[in-house]
Amino acid sequence: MLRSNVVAILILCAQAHAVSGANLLRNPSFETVPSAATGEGLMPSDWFTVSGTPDTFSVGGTYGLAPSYQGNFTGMSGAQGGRWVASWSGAPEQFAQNLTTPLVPGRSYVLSAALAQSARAAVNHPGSYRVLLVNPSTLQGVVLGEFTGTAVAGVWLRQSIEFVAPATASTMTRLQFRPIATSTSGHAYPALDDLSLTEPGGSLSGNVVLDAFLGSPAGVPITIEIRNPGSTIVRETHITTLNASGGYSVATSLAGTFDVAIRGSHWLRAVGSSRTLPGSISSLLLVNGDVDGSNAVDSDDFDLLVSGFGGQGPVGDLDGVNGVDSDDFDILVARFGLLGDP
Ligand SMILES: [Ca+2]
Ligand SMILES: [Ca+2]
Ligand SMILES: [Ca+2]
Repeated sequence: MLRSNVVAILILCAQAHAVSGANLLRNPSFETVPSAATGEGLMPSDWFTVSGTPDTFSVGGTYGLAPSYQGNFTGMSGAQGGRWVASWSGAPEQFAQNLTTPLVPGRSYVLSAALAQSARAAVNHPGSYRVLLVNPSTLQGVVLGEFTGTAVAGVWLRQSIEFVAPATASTMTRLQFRPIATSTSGHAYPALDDLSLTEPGGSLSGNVVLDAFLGSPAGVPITIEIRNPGSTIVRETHITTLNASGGYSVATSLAGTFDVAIRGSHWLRAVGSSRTLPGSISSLLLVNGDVDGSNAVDSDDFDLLVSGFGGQGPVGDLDGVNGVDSDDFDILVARFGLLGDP
């Protein structure tokens, strides 16, 4: 993993892995075109030129260039459909799309694509695209990552970039593609097709141990906060219920290292530090006795329990059985003065 102070980037050179969630790009495979115009420097619908003259190729030459133009992609079809784009690293010829909705700062995304190398001798060299997120007003941007790139002429290679949207993502709505040569052998003209920009759509699962609870955990509500590591800054909040074995599972769009904070109605908060998401995390113990949910076991809890004493709860029924009785009182006394994690 490469890390910068702006974004954490993971470049995956494997086959594009399955991701869930809607594609956040419009016309992601370049199949929709605005006209029947032909020639150089044309872009598909929803895409525009930033610099130079990036090109669209169409099987049959129905828009932009035919695959055989200057021997670039003779005989090829798209990785998906019959159209793709290609741009020269020498200029560089850059193109972009303005996102319909800004990316959410701190959220993880996966950008996948297929790339292919041109067979034209002058540009039959390994190449790739550097992907930037750019503020359209200031033209300031950050690099989200680079695809691994092309290796051999005429073959589509699927690859993906995983990135965390930077803090400035709300104003950086332009997703920009800059062609680059990835070897010293010469300029490249990589073909690009079948883009997909999605949130990973993973889950957080695990279980909690409910201290001094004799009832069934099934249906007990818990609140899960996913926080920046070492801080109380909450990235996601999930309210869910436990299953009969104290387990839970919630969907998360986050990927990386986070703290997971869990609390229940009359249990103190417990924080699991530096857990890897998405995934299953180790068990957390939730300490009983916090009748009023203040995250401290103190005299206020004592007063509430006393006022409910002899009743059938639920307020003060700490062990989940037999209403509010001396067993609940004993649980509270044994934990008096304890504080939950912040
Ligand atoms: Ca296509
Ligand atoms: Ca309390
Ligand atoms: Ca009880």
